[in-house]
Amino acid sequence: MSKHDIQDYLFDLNGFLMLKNAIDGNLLADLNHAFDNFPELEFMQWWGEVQRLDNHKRAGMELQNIVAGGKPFETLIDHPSWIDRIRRYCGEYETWIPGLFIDECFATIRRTGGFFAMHSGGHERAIRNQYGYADGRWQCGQVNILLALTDIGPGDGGTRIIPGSHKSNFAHPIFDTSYSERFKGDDEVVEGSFTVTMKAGDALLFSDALSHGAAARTNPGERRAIIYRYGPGWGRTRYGYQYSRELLDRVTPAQRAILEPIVPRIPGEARGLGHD
Ligand SMILES: O=C(O)CCC(=O)C(=O)O
Repeated sequence: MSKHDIQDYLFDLNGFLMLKNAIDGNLLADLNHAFDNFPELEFMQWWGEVQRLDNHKRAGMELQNIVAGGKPFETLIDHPSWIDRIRRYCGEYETWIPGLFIDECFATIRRTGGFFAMHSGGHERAIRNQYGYADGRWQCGQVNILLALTDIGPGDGGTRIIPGSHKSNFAHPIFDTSYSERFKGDDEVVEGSFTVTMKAGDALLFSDALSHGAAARTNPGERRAIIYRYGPGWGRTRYGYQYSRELLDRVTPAQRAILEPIVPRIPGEARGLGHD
């Protein structure tokens, strides 16, 4: 009998999974409440330990390091709806160095006119976000959770993916045109892709090696989502955010092990001396 379930099979085959109702109504309400109270920030402006750092003007407003944005965001660090799967897919599971870290985490708000040009794919062969499975174990470099806080239907600016592209040997022809050039348009037509529809509270789990982006938001209003990108515990965060001592002390030991999987060894400091 296989030790893999149907979700494992589909993740390997397609490079993504849909986790329906991944969070409950209370957490969904708390997260939306937090979004309601985000201040208006300029690009690069800090709000505590959170920084507005949009990937691209067209993609929408992105608040990076959102794990430091309050309790509901801390709850997502090791949420039971995904954390065991994430550990198995990219946490050096059943090796001598098991553990996870958060490569990047941000809140995103996409309003009318926003879209996200396609990027990534198995052909890139970057180790950081590679898809890997060998000898009965996953060895992915980066696996993402995209959590919908609003319903995402047609015209809402949903995530666009090419199923199976995490294993692609060839670059999709859309990549013949540069990333920044494609952002100049209002949207793009990507043969072989589809746009994911989600209900608020659903989570899309996907290998970052999957070619992905997002369709244009043509409807009024806004799409709200949170993205947590996980990788093996020896990695470093994409943008170099450092967590404050207050945050590290506040979260649970299991959550801290994800935020700080390798405790710094600093001469004269007690931390990092043992195998705790
Ligand atoms: O906003 C989305 O749906 C996709 C985001 C994305 O492509 C990314 O963050 O790499």
